[in-house]
Amino acid sequence: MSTIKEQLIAKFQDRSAHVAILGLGYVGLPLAVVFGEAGFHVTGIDPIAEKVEMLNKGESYVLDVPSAQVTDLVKKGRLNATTDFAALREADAVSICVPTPLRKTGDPDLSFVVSASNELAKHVHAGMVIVLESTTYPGTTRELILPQLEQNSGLKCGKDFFLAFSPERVDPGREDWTTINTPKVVGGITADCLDAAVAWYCQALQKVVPVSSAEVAEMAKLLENTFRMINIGLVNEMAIMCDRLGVDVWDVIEAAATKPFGFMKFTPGPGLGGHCIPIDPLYLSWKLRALNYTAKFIELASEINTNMPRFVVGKTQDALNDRQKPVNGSKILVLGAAYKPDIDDLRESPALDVIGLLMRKGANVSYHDPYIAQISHEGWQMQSVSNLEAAVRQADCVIIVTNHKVYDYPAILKSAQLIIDTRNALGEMGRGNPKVVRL
Ligand code: SAJ
Repeated sequence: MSTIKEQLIAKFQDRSAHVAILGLGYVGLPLAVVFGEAGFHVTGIDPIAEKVEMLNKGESYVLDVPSAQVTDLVKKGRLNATTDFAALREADAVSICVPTPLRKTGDPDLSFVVSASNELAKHVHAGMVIVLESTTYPGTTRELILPQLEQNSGLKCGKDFFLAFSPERVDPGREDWTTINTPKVVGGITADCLDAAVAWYCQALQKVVPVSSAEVAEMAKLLENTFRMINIGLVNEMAIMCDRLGVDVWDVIEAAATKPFGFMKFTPGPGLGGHCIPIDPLYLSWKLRALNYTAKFIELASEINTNMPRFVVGKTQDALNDRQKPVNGSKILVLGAAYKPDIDDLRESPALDVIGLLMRKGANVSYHDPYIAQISHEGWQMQSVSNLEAAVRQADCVIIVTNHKVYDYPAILKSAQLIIDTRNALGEMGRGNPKVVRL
């Protein structure tokens, strides 16, 4: 007689398993489509009715998912969406892809995970596998999700249902590494949990990497993004030190990057934006503080990265001062507001801090971003300037904060009176140019 786990795995192999994806954002929707295209019947569950309506009409609202893919799956009856969590009752496999932001206090906000887990606990049944994908502190799956599911159902994890963690590695807009071909780490609460989760994921994903526990999988994700945040902090501090030394940090980095081994190039900038890198490491440091340990590298890197907007405004103030212009009353144009080039995402963007600091110093600040028509942040609103050439020409200072590819940098250099280039966007054009200040 086959066990519950064997019966479940058989359902994955013959595609009779019903898949549910909880949370249909930039992680959940691509995952839903990948499982649908692998032959599963997928129900997407999201509390936002507009998303559900769009998906059921075959429309996508996520950059990486063409509407044609959604339309095709909806027409085939392989994808539907609902706001009703009771749909979980029919699911054999559930992936939780909900946000894990920070609160205003800087502490983790697990409210989305708790809410999803509460709903799931009402509908968990024997023969179900649940995988948490949301980035979180090590121990969340075992300490927070597991008790809720067992207590509410009376079922036993690892016997009746199976629970695992698998970190999302979605990089929106990326075409080389996508949901289907990016290696996927999976760690289970028990060995049978791991088997069930791996048996599910490997039906649709090209490379599934089993690891020894859910905590290893949770911590691997945090290492990945903490590694990045700390190295960006290091290179930002290199920029500050080179500034004090009067050495060009961009030349230093290019020189170091010629080392074919044992070095990885990062570049300085006006700060650390995005919804992953500035945030994920703080989930780790928060957890360790509860264990009476201070994650020194994370806290120091966070301090340095958070200070970069102030460093940029200081460079701007000095450059204007050299031209007998106070920041107060000067026309300053911020070029590029998104948190990184060629995208429309403003989350945690250092441009927001640079603009706020300049306004507080009395500057007459405007911005341009081809992907972001307007900004509303901490009580101020601003529209992207419509006539870029005129704005550049009329500005006392232009600060290149985000180096979108679409900008005509030679034309900007020609029209501008003064440029603070925080991204080395001007490259050789900016070197030694009296109207260009590089980080
Ligand atoms: N940044 C620098 N210097 C660098 C690299 C980045 O200042 O050398 C800044 C960016 O301008 C941005 C912030 O750091 O403000 C984050 O940039 P990012 O390149 O890390 O972009 P993200 O936030 O989209 O990071 C995502 C991550 N992907 C996932 O978490 C699944 C990250 O692990 C990827 O390495 C990164 O995309 C990527 O490589 O594009």
